[in-house]
Amino acid sequence: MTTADTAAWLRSRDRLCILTHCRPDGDTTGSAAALCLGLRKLGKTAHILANPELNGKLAFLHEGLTKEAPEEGDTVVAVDTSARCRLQRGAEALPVDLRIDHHGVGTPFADRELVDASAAACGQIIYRIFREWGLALDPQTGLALYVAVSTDTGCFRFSNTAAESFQVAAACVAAGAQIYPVNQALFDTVSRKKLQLQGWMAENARFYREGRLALCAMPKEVEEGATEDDLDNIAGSLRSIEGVELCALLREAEGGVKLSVRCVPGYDAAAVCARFGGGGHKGASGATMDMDLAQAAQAVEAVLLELYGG
Ligand SMILES: [Mn+2]
Repeated sequence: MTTADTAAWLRSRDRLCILTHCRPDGDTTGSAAALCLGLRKLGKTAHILANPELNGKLAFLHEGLTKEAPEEGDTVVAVDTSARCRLQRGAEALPVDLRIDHHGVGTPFADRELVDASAAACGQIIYRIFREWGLALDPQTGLALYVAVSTDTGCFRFSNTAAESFQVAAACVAAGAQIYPVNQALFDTVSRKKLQLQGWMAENARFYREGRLALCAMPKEVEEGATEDDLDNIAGSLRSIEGVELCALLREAEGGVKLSVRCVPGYDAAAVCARFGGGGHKGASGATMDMDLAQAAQAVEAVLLELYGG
């Protein structure tokens, strides 16, 4: 479907229920909130299906917008969800009428699909729908869309950041969105535990090729006391060390060792992970390795030096 088709079709519906994805991030959370608020402005009965995994820092975006279960006759819309198995927990089997998404590697699962892989965030697509509706942003919808776009672009730093990302953000600020508190909370705050993990990685990582490549094997006990939030994109912290162009982080997980590879353009993280039966994107990939931590570190080191040892 085109954006115009989707906007018109949504206008023709009366009762809508919006789904987010599992382990919800700022994009799915903010996109759902903005879409729900927009539909309500059009006079619709719209809710977001409550997602118990919602990040505490983002939960305020869904206040007053959720319901606990879909109702008979609801039009069900999934946002920012690449595949049925990625739907929020408990909703994996629901029939979905419309999917709005921006993942390039998605698997269609809805009756209608509006997918644009060139959009840095699903929030950018939601903004286009607002434009089609002729609906102006207000401080609340603006903040929701700002959270969506800023999180998926790493606060406008990732390579996916486009002119449209800034255009949407500018419209959000112009509408009165108070972005400073969310910027502080999302991009300028680190928990003590995460900082400890980062320090441990900086001390214990091995570096190769004058520090361009980094490899870190993190034993389970180092992670003790860490929350999901603390561990979220912890591999990215290793990549952020000055000079590091590609990093591989190994963590002890159920069923083996979890490999996460992050890199700058010019490298291929997916190619590294493919050696161990994993995959993902060029810039960020993962695999699960069926060996102990020391063996896994040795195996990954060998592949890094083979592919990128210079
Ligand atoms: Mn997204």
